[in-house]
Amino acid sequence: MINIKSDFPIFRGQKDLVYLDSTATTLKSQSVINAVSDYYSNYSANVFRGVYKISEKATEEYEKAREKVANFIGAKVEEIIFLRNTTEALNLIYYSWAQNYIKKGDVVLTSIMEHHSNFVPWQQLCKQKGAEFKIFDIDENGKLILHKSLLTNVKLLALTHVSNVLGTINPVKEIIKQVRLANPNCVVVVDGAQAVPHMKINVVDLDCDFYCFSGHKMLGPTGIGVLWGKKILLDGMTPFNYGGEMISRVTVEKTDFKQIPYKFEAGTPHIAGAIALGTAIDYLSKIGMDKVRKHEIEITDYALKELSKVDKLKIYGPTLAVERGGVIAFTIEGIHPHDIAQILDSENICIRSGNQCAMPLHQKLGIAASARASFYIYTTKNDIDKLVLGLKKVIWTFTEK
Ligand code: ALA
Repeated sequence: MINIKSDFPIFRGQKDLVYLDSTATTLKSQSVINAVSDYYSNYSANVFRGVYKISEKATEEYEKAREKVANFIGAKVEEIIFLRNTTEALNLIYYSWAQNYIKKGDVVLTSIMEHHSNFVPWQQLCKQKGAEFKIFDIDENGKLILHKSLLTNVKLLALTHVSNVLGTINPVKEIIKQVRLANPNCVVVVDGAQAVPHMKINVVDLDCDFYCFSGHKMLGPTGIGVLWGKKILLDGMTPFNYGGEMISRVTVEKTDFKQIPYKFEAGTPHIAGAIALGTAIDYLSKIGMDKVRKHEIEITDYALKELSKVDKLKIYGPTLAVERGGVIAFTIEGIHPHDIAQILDSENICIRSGNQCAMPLHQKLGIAASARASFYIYTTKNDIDKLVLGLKKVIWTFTEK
C-alpha cells in the first residue's frame, strides 16, 4: 500500500483534504511543480528557434520529454505528438484523418460508455458524411456487449480503454483483434485518458492506430496531452493547424511541411508542460506502473466493499476491482448528486457530480447525474473511511427527523 502524500504539497497546506476527483485531474507532485518552475526560472526560451544556450537547453529538454513519453507507452519517438489534451488529440484525428477517409455508407463504431470527447466528433462525422453511427451497448455490470453483428463494414472504431464513469477496463486488445479480422482496413482510435495514468500500456501490443491521453490526469500540468499514431497514417495526414515551426519551406506559391511529429505542432508549444510531463513519467516509473495498478486495485476493492455498506447507495460498473480502474460512480436514492458533493465539500472531501461528460451513458443508466469518487497513488484507505463517514452525514441531513 503506497502512502506518498508528503510528495504532494497541496496536503502540506490542507492536511485534512480528501481529494477523490483524480479522474477529472490529478494532484501534482513537488517534482512536477519544480520542473515547471525550473523551466520558467532558468531557461524559459522558445524551442527550435534559438542558437543560444538556453534555447538549446529548452529544445533538448522538450525532446527528452518526447522520448520519455514514447518509452512509457512502447512507441517510436517521432510518433509522439504533443497537443493540449485527449480532446484535442481526438479532434486532430477527426479533422486530419477522418474528414478525408470516412465516406457515405461507412460504419463508425463506438460505445455507449464514451466520454463526450470520443463520442461527439464521430457522431458529427457520421451526420456530415452520411456514414452509419453504431454503438456497443453495455450489460447490467457496465461491460461492453460485443455483438459480432456490429462489426460489419467498420471503417473506424473509437473506443475508450477505461470508462471515466463505470471504471470498466475494456478488453481493447481482444476487440481490436476481432474488428481487424472482420475489417482489415479498419482504423482504431483508443481514448486512453483513464488508462495510461493507471496501468502499463504498450500501443504496439494493443495494435491500435491512434492512442490519446492527457498529462494532467497523470500528475502532469494541464494543457499538455499526447496523440500517438502509426507513422504510416500520420505521414499521410494533412496538418491540423498551420503556422510557425510546422513548415520546412514557404514561398508565395506553396508550402512544404515538416516531417512528423512537427507538422502537427504549429506555434509555440506548452514547453514547460511537456518537460514536466516527462518529470511526472519519471515519478510514476520510479514507483513502477505495476505498483501503481496494485495500489489502485487495493483502494478500489476497499472502497467497493465500504460503499456497498452505505444505505440506499447504488454503485455502477463491474463488481470486481480487478475489472475496473480507480473510479466509482454512484447514486443515493432520493438525494441529488450535487447535494451529495456539496455536503461532502463541507467536510473537505472532493468528489465530482453531474453527467461526468458522458450523457449518453447516463441516459442508458436511467439517471440524469451521478456522484463519482476517483482515486490515485496518493489515495489511502483513511480517505475512503472519511468518504463513507461523509456519506452518512449526507444521508442523515436528508433524513426526515
Ligand atoms: N474527463 C474528466 C472527467 O471525467 C474531466 O472528469
